Amino acid sequence: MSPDDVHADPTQTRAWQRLALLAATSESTIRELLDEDPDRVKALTHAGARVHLDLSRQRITDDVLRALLDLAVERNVAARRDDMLAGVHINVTEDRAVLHTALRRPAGAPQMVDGTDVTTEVRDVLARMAAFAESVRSGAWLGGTGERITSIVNIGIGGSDLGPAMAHIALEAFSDRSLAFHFVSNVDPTDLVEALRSCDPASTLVIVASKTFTTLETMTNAHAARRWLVESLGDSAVERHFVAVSTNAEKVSEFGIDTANMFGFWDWVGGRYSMDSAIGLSTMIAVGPDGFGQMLAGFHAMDEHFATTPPESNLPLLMGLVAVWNRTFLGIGTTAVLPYSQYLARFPAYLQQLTMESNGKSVRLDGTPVDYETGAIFWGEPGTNGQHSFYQLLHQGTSTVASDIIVVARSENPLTDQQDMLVANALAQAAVLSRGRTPEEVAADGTPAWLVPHKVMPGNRPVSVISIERLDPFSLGALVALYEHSVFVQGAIWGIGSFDQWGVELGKKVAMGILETIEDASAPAFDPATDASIELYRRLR
Ligand code: G6Q
Repeated sequence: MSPDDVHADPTQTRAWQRLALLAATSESTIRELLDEDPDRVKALTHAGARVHLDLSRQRITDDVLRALLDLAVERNVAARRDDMLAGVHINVTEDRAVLHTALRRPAGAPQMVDGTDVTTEVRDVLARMAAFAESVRSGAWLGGTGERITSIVNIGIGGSDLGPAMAHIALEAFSDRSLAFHFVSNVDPTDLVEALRSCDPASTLVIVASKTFTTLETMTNAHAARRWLVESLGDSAVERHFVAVSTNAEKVSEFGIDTANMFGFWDWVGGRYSMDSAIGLSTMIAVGPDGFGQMLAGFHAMDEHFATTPPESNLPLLMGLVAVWNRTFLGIGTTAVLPYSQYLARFPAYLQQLTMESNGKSVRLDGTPVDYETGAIFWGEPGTNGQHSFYQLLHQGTSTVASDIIVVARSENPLTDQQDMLVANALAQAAVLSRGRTPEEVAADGTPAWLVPHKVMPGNRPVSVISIERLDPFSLGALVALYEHSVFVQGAIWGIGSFDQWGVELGKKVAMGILETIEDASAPAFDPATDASIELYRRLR
C-alpha cells in the first residue's frame, strides 16, 4: 500500500463522517437494541481460536457496524495487517518490522524478513529454551554447590516483566509446583529484597530479562542480585545461577553472563509483544516446553483467524472497531477489564501496557497532530472483588466506562457451586451495566418513591463479554493475541504508530540526569519545581 494511505487523515474518509453523524443522532439504548431485535445476540456473537466474543451489549446498530466495517476498508486495515504479517517496517519511527506473529508460527511456515527466514532462528532459540527449561524442571541443572534449583527470580520491567508475571499467575494450575517464581521489576530496593527473602542463593536461578540490557531498574536489580549471590557463593557461581534474555550479547557478557546462557530475540519484537519470545523463559520453566508450545499455538490460532476470517466475523477487527467507536465517536474515555477468574489477576495490568503504550499517541505517522481521541485508558481488577469496590461508579457514576467482562467457563479448581456463582455474577453485571434498572422496575420492588432515584441504574454502559472454555495455555495465548490485534486495528484506523514508545524512552533518559544531580549537587540543574523537589529529597532522605 502507498504510504499516503497510512498518513491520510482518517476524518476525511466517508465512513468517518457517517460515523460522526450516527453518533450524534442515534438515540436507541442498549436495552432497546436488545429488546427490539431478537436476532441481535446471534448476529453480534462470533468465535475464533476457542474465544467467544459477544458484542450485543455494545451501543452499535446495523448502520454503525456497516460504517465501521467501511471505515476499515477506507483505512486499508487489511493491507496494513498484511504488511505487518509480511515484515514490512510498519514501526516507522524506529524503522523496524513488527513481527511478534513470527514467534508463534508452526514448523514449516517460513517468515521472510529482509531476505531471511526468521523462523529458523526462532525455532533455534525455542529449542535452546526447551533444553534449558527441561534441565531446570528435571533437576539436572544444578547450582554452584550442586543443589537443585527451586527458586526462579525474573528481573525485568515493563514488557520484560508484565507478560511473564501475568502468565505465571494465569497458568499456575499448569505449573510445576515444586518451583517458586518471583518477579522483580521496581528499582525500589524493597521489590528485590522481599523477593530474595525466601530464596537460598544455592538453589536460586536469576533470569535477567532485558531487551536492551541497559534499563536502569533492571540492571540495578541485576547487579544487586549478583552481589547477593556472590557474597555467599563467590564469583564462580554466577554462571550456574544467572541467565539472560536479551538482544544485546555484548552487554550480557560485560555483566558476566556467559552468552551460552543467553536466550536471544530480535528488534522486531516489541517489549509489550514479547511474552511469547525468550522473555517467556520463566513461563516455559513453569509450564514446560509442551505447555509453552500450546500457548504459542493459541497465539497462532488467533493470528490465523485475524489474517483469514472475513471482516464481519473477525474477532480482533470487530473488537478494534468497537473500541474506536466507543473512544472516538461516543467519547468514552476508559475501558475496565473485568476478568471473572482469579488466575487473570494481573491481566488488566498487562493490558494496560499493551493498549496504552501502543495507542497513547497524539500524532499520526507523518507527525501531524490528531484532532480526535485515540487510545482509551485501560484498567481493572478481577470480579467479583471489583464489584465490592469501584463498580459503584461503573453503575451510577457520571462517567460512562466501557467494560470487557471475561468469563472462563470451567474452573481448574472446582469447589461445590462456586464457579456457577462466579459466572452468575459476571452475567449479572453485564446485564445491569448494559440494560440498567428503570424507575418503574425499582418501584415495582416496593421501594418508596423518595428512594427510587437512588436505586435507578442508568444502564447503557457498553459491555463486551469474552468467554473461553478453560484458562489453559492455548486460550491464554489466543486471548492475548485477540487484544494485540485489536490494538493494531485501532492504531491503523487512527493512523498512529502503535509500536514505538517515545514517552517511555524519555522517562528513562531524564531519570538518569536527575540521579546525577541527586548524587552530586554541583551537577546540572533542571526546572525550578524539579530542583526544589531534589533539594527537599536531599534534606529528607
Ligand atoms: C515495551 C516498552 C518497555 C520495555 C521496558 C524494558 O514495549 O518498550 O516497557 O519493555 O522499558 O526494556 P528492556 O527489556 O530493554 O529492559
